[in-house]
Amino acid sequence: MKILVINGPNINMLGIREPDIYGKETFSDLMALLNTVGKEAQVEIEQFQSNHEGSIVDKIQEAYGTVQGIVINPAAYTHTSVAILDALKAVAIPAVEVHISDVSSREPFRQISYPGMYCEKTIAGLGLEGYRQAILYLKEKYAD
Ligand code: CA2
Repeated sequence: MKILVINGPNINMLGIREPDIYGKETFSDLMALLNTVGKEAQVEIEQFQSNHEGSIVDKIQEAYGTVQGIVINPAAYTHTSVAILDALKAVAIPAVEVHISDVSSREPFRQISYPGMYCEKTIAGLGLEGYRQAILYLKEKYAD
């Protein structure tokens, strides 16, 4: 099984500031975690991070027919991007939304998630552990 993990804008800056909200772990810690979980769960993980909405849409479209699950943290595009929502709907690949912070207890503008309207599950507030749970969820539900 192949799972595509997509991270949106500024996730590559993790650990640099706002550790009270996003924790002290860095983007490279996240890459290491994905590598470990992939090996443990015996799933192929492809990771993609972009600060550009259109690049994320392109990547979702390219996943069509080649990827069996998507884990996505759209970051700030969570709260604005109908384009990412439409791309997820277009490819119809099972998807789980992850947020490092507990968005439900933050500012009002973070209370809406457009990509989350497609995702079958949202995991928020667990830090990087959320990515592990999302991968294991997709593996248990969709691996042959
Ligand atoms: O909690 C999450 O995972 C978020 O998707 C993170 C986004 C935020 O816009 C969403 O509302 C919730 C922010 C990504 C990282 O932003 C940084 C801010 C300061 C320092 C480093 C990264």
